[in-house]
Amino acid sequence: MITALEQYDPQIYELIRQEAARQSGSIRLIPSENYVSKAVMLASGSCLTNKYAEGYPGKRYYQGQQVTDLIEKTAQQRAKKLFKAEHANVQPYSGSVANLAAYFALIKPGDTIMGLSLPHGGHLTHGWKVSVTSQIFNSVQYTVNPATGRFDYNRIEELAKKHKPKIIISGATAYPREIDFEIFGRIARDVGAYHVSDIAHIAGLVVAGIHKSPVPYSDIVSTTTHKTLRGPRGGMLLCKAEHAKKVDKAVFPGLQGGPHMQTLTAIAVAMAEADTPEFVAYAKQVVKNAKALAEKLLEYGFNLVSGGTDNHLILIDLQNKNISGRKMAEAMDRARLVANRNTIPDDPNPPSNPSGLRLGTPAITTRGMKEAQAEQIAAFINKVAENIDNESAIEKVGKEVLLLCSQFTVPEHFIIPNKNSI
Ligand code: DSN
Repeated sequence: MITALEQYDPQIYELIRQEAARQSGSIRLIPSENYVSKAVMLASGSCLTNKYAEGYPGKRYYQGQQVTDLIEKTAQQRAKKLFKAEHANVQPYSGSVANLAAYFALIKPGDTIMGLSLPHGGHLTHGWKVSVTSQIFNSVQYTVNPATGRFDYNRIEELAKKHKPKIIISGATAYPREIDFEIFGRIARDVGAYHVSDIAHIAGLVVAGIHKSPVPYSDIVSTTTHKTLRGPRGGMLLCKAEHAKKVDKAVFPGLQGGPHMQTLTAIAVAMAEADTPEFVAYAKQVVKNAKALAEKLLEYGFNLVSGGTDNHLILIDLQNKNISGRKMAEAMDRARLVANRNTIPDDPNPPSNPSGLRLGTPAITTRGMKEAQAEQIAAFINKVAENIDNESAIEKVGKEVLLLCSQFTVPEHFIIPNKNSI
C-alpha cells in the first residue's frame, strides 16, 4: 500500500514518512497519544473505508452489508465482554460526539448538566463555556480542591444538591488520581440525576482492572478508543440495557450519518488485543512508569498537581520554576520530548499560555520503556528546565533523547523511517 502511495503521490508519501520519523525519533509524552499495533493499523487502512453502513446490523439503509453487519456485531460483543456492559455502541466518530450523544440520549436542550471545569482537568464537552454543550444545556461546573488537586466529593455533592442537574458527568482529561465513580453514581442518584462517566483517558486502565470500572455505577459510559486503550481514533458508548435504544438513536440518526467502518473494524481488533494478559501487563507498566517519572520529577523540585499520580498522567505546576507551560513545552519539543502545555487548577494564566505541563506514559510504554527510562526522561525534562534559554544545551538533550529512541524502537508496524532525516 505504501509503495503505491509513494508512486502516486510522492509529496504526501514524503510527509507521512517525515511524521513516522518524528514519531520514532522523539519521546512522545502526550498522555492521550499512543502507538497502535500493526493489526489495528491494517484494519484502519482497509477496504472498509469504502463502505457506507448507515443504521445498525440488520437495520441498514443501504444494501451490501453482508460483512459490515458481522464486523459491527463482533465489535459490539467484544466491547460488552471487555467492559462487562449490557449494551455497546461502537459508532461514535470521537469522544466529543460520544459525549453529545450520551447527553441527548438522556436529557433535553435547556436541562442542566454538571461536569468538571476545563481548567481543573475537565473536557470541553463536559459543559465548558466555549463548547456547544454549555449553549445547548445549562452548565454547572465543579472543580477540584486547588489545595489538594483532588476532588472534594462533599463539595461536589453540595453543588449537585444546590443545582439539581439532570446529568452529572464524571471523568477528566487532566486528573492524575483515581476517580471514585461509585461516589459520583451515589451523588447523582441522590439528586435524581443521570450519571455519565467519561473514561476516555483511563479506558485501558479500567479494562486491565487497575482502576475500578464505572460501568456498574453509570447510566452511560463514554470513551475514546485511542488513548490507554491503544486502538484507532474513535469513540464508544457503553450503557445499561434500559438506555440502549435511546443511545443508539442519539448516535444515528441523531448526530451522525454512516459510521466510519474502517475505524469501527480497527476498534474491534484493538479490543481483541486489550482482552489479553499482555495488555494487562502493558497497562500496569504504564502506571508504574508514570509513578517512576513523577517520583523523579519531585526529586528535581518540580511541583506536581496532587503531589503525584495514580494513573498514566502527570500534571506539573511550573510556577516555582518561573517557566510558562508554553515555553517549557516548546523547548521540550526542540529536545524531542513531546508534551502539551496545560492549565492547572485555579491557573492565574490563560489556557493559551498556562502554568502547567501535562505528561503521560502510554506511548513510551508501548515502546517497551520501563521505570529506568522513565527516570531518564525526568532527567531530560529537568535539563531542559534548567537550560530553558540555552539553545545549545537543549540541542544536546535532543541528541541524548535520540539515542534513547534508537534503543527503544517503535514497534515495526510503522513505516521504517529514513534515518537520514532524523
Ligand atoms: N484532546 C484530548 C486530550 O488530549 O486529553 C481530550 O479530548
